[in-house]
Amino acid sequence: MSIELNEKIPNNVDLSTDKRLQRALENWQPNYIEWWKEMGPVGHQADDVYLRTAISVETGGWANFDYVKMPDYRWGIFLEPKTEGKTIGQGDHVGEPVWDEVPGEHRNALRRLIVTQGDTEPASVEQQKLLGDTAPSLYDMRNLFQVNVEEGRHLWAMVYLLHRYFGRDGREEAEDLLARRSGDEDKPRILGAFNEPTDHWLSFFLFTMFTDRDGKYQLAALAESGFDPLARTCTFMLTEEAHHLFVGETGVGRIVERTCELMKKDKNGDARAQGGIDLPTLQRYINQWYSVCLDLFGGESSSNAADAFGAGLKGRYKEQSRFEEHVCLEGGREIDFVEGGKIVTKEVSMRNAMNEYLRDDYITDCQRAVDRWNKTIQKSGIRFELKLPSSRFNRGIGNFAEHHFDPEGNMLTAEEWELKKASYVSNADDEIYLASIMKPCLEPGKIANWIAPPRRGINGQPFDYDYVRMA
Ligand code: BYC
Ligand code: FE
Ligand code: FE
Repeated sequence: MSIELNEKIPNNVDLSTDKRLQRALENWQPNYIEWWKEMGPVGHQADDVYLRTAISVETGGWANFDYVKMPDYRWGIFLEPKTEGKTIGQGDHVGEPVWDEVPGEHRNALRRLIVTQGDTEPASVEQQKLLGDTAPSLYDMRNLFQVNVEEGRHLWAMVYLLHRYFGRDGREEAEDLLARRSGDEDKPRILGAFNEPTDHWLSFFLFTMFTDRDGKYQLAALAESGFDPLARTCTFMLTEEAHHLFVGETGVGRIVERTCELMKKDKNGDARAQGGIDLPTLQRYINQWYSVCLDLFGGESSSNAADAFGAGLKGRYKEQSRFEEHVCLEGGREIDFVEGGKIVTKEVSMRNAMNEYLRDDYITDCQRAVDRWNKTIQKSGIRFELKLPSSRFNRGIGNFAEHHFDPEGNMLTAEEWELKKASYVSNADDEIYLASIMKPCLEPGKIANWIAPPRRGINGQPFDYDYVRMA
């Protein structure tokens, strides 16, 4: 696999040998840059940002760190090298050679998966476009921009597949990916969470914690795909994704750490009185972001999910390394349904429960992070425990949508929900308060009052490095 770094579009897919494809992507490129300038980080396009850029897929040497103006970022197309003799890992075609071209009978389903995945990437950039101006430190501002440019590269990864494998409809889908807008009433992004406002840094950290983590699990499921180009591109995307998750998990962890310090400083133990984010507020935002992200896994019982697994297009999390049996036509999983105002449990076939299996793994991972935050609280001697709400809570997709539950999972009437909602999820008062403390702190080495500094900087640089040189 040769690496073409000096081409208009850096790539390791031998783009220069397919002139038609190269031309099509080079025609899309200016539209992408136009989109980036319009919908990317507002007010910071001319800054020099200390960014990492993917330059190969070699472990250890895949990234280069340097100052870059974001519109000049070298967005490239990088797929993991092909493994000879690879076979389809799950479903009805298990053991057959993987597909290097799109199998006709799965074309629509595949295109839909790729478009849905691709749509989330620019959506997140749009959601975060105003955050630069209220960054709590240059370190955090740089991390925001790093996440943004890499989500841009993830869009490139999906657009490459659309152009290369889906002909004219692929090119049309690629245009549409630049035309939808997060939160827009007429042309919204496809999935719920990607239309949610993310206008302050508490939401940014919870987004990178919970929403990017859905990305990790969905990408991992697609990395098991029998459509090999999709599997290979998702495998490499996961390498970049790790940093996004780090930003989210440590960002919330640093808020928890600072909140505990401020609580101890205050005579009433009130973090808000000290300009911090009190733990009950943090809990409400956890409730909100986590529940909207559970929706991203789809319904508990889903024929779409069964079809994708059966066709071999999507696997379970680490399908090859964690499981012995990959056909999944026997057995099932107990799933809760709401019937006549009561919870009833029914067995759903394994394939139909595939969304739920993936969600289970996601929940376990989220709980691990919450346990870590709780250790910080415990160590500071404060008695408070952050909790993930029940997976029934505040759902918009699946068996619990259209019903109401409290964070413990007890059913509520619509009236009870309306009365209590403001104590469960973020409310107008929280938003006003958070907006009031989100003041930029943009001197090297300085940090906003509501968050603790990180333990270390980026790429071996100190925290007080000038990660962003403002234009
Ligand atoms: N919002 O059969 P069902 C990331 C729709 S994040 C709105 O239960 P299925 C990233 C569904 O489309 C990872 N609609 O669901 C993170 C279907 O519609 P139709 C993104 C929703 O199909 C941070 C209907 O409801 N990647 O990378 O099994 C920053 C019935 O659904 C939602 C992927 O998602 C929702 N939340 O599963 C940047 C992977 N959920 O057919 C990036 C690709 C469901 O009735 N996508 N619906 O019109 C998929 O694998 C699947 O489409 C889903 C849904 C898992 C999303
Ligand atoms: Fe992404
Ligand atoms: Fe991400």
